[in-house]
Amino acid sequence: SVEASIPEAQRAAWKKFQPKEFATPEEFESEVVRHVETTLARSMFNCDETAAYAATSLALRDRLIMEWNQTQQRHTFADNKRIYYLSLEFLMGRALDNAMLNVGKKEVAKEGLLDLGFRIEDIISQEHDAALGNGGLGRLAACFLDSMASLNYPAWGYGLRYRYGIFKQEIVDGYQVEVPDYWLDFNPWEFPRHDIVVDIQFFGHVRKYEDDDGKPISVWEGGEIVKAVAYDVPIPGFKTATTNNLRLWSSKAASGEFDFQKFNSGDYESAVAETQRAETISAVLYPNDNLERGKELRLKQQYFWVAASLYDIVRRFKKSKRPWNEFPDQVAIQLNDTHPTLAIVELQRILIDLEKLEWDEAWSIVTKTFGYTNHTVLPEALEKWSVPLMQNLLPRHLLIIYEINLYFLQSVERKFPKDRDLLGRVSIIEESQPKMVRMAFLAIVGSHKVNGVAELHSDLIKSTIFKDFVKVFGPDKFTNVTNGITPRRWLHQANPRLSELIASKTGGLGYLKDLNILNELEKYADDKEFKKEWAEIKYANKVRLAKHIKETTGVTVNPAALFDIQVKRIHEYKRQQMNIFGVIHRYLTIKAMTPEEKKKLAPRVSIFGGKAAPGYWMAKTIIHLINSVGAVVNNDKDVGDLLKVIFVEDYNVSKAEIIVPASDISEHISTAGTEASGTSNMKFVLNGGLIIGTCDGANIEITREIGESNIFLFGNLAEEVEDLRHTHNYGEHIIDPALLQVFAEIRKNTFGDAESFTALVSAIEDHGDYYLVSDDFNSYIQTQALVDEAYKNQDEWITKTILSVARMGFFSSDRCINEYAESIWNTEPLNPEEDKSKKL
Ligand code: IMP
Ligand code: B1N
Repeated sequence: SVEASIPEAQRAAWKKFQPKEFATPEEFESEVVRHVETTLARSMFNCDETAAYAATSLALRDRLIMEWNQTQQRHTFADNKRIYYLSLEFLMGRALDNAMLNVGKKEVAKEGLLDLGFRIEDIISQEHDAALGNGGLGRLAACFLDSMASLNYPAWGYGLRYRYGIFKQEIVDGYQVEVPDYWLDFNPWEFPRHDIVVDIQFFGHVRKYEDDDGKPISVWEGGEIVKAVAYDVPIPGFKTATTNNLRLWSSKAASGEFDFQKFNSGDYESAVAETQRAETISAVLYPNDNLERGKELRLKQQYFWVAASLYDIVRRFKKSKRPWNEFPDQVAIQLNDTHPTLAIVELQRILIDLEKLEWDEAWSIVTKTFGYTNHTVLPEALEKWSVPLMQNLLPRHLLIIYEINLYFLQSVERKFPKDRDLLGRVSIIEESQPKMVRMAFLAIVGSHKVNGVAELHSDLIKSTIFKDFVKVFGPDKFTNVTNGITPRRWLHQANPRLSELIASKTGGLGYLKDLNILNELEKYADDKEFKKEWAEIKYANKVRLAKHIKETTGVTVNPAALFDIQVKRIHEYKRQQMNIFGVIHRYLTIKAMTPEEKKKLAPRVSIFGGKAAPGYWMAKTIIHLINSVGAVVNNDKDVGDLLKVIFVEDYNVSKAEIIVPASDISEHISTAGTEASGTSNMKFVLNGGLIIGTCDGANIEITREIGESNIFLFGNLAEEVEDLRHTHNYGEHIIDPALLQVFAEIRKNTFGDAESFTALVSAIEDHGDYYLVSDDFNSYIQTQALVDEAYKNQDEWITKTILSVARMGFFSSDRCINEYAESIWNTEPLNPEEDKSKKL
């Protein structure tokens, strides 16, 4: 069992063995060869790159898991407060390169592999991305894991082990086609824990009675059981002995008497069907970003994962035999958006129904334990679950939610006795038909802190969707933690040459652990030699992307052209449609130019990438338009190198690692007030690219840090949005003439059948232009013209990019995690070096 341990007398025998250090390439090679020949049962006569990748990964993971074990033992022994990060998405990308770099063994591995006949880049590129997320929210969770391990926080991630991650995107005739992403054929980075299994209950009913003392008791009975099996993924910190854990749950049928009976009674088919139904729970990641559709299976996923995780957390707490009131001193649980909000209800249920605590004592423990991070204000993304659905699936939880709501509303009534409307507005239950459970409200009521992910966003949630809760709880419950990114993956790994150059000027790789050290680069902003090297690296990164574009699309792009990149999920609020309308405008402008005028124009490559949710028809139409424009522009002799339009298929983390370092300008052009933060904006600037963007999300703080003269801002502000929408709907809606010209060109069938794009045009002309494309278009194209001008002065451009990188220290996810630790979790790191001396 999980709790079994070796008696003291035999432990000395165990302690003799330390992880392999890989001090030399030979030591590494011997492990690779051993894995090829024993684990994989191959030999030098049939070792292809796949096998070499497998063996390399296995050699590394052996080391990781030893470090993992020591870390867990240290944490168990120290018994400090642990952080639990609950997220339905972890968009990890590839693990091998990251693991080698974090444990400082890439050079050894490179040499070792060369000795064995392989180039390390070829081996790295064999790996399938772990793509258990949709976009920013999932990748943020992955950056946080890296930071928590690198900073030595005792921290666990808890998620679902989807058999299918985000779909693979293929572009067929300009349209997106979704292909399943079955990624588990060979995954050396996970450890199945068949001994860590939790029974999860669904459906059934609640039986109420009074015990001998007259205390009301509720028992959740009947229904069905599904098993949750743990799979552990080691998370190595950068240059530290800490290796934390990401625990992912996989669903499995509970083969018990129940099934047995069916088998015996000859009902073989339905017994098998039941197995399949159980396994369906963790089968597939919902492919929606910023959208919740209220599907029963999604609610099942949420409860399954939350219940298994809490069981594990509570079990670990109980090992220390502390009284329950110490639970919040030992456990901090962070809710990554509302998806894990049922954890609040589940902990309350465990405490009152199973551990027999009084309601008030239990609720005080619960609220001290949880923190809730909000990631969006978009109404279609705010989770609501229908009461009948929850009644059926989780009858006991629904009763507890009603009780939480009752006590909460009573307290509101006591505080604001005259405000009757307030009660309806803050109620966790929406009085609609059917009634709905508002998960964000439940998350606020059940947590001690609520945070947004960038300053503007955190202000907006306080003044809009959660306004009444600021009144009820006071402003201190609400706070901001601006997002960050890990510089290890997003600079050191993705852009090794730039990292090396920075290291050579700042005294080594220390800057990757204290990103403010980048400040030292300011003094090179006008250094001729430095600027030359800086520019060469950018050019080389553009060549690398151009090569990828050639290989995947067949289109030749000129690496000397301005690379203008927008890669992110396709969504109307992110406004890829505005970008492609701008491209069409540019195309028309070029077509009307004289040869002399053409000579003065900076050549551009407009690069797009990103997935549309399979059911999001408008987003799919945007992809179709981009590809249709590309097909025309890229083959127009009048245009030549002046404009190319590229759609990079299947944008994911490992493609981002190629694309991000290659940008001159990247686009972050959401309607003001809609993008909570954005994180790719940070990645692009950190890699020496400039930004064209709106005053939205983290763009605002990026501007504050790097300086207004180093960013191209345009468009209406968040406070103007409401009035503009009102004018569109009830006043006169004037559309910019340049945009009308673009629409006219589309109607001429220049980019194929105009009918295909009617929805995009009429969203603006006829349906109120909710995302304000028409209002921002003129400012957008004028600002793009400023970009053209600025790019011509390469010398100044390079200075701007150096100054920007030098000022990006704030956006390390390390800063972000330290802020969470101090203001929300009340935890401290556990330094492995200090602790090693103590015991073990
Ligand atoms: P858990 O906290 O019980 O889930 O255990 C996680 C890991 O912590 C185990 O796999 C061990 O590596 C380590 N661990 C668990 N119990 C002990 C203990 O009593 N002493 C030292 N390490 C432990
Ligand atoms: O979270 C990121 C932010 O940087 C982005 O601005 C924000 O859009 C993104 C429901 C979401 N918010 N909400 C989601 C994803 C999946 C889903 O089912 C909502 N994603 C974000 C990190 O803070």
